[in-house]
Amino acid sequence: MCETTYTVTGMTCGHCASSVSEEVRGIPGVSDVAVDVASGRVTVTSEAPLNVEDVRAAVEEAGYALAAS
Ligand SMILES: [Cu+2]
Repeated sequence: MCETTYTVTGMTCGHCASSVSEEVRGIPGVSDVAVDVASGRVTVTSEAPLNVEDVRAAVEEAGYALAAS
């Protein structure tokens, strides 16, 4: 299991969090997603390391942006 934390910009409420969570959960291999709206931190648990571009695409699909890290 891998756990990776990303920073997502633009989330303001629980609805934002669930949109991001739903899209990121759609990435193959992802088993859990935890979103902290206040900090913008999104912690993703997956079977194998994820391609950051897949995560970026999912976050953008939800209407938000991945902060540069
Ligand atoms: Cu919102």
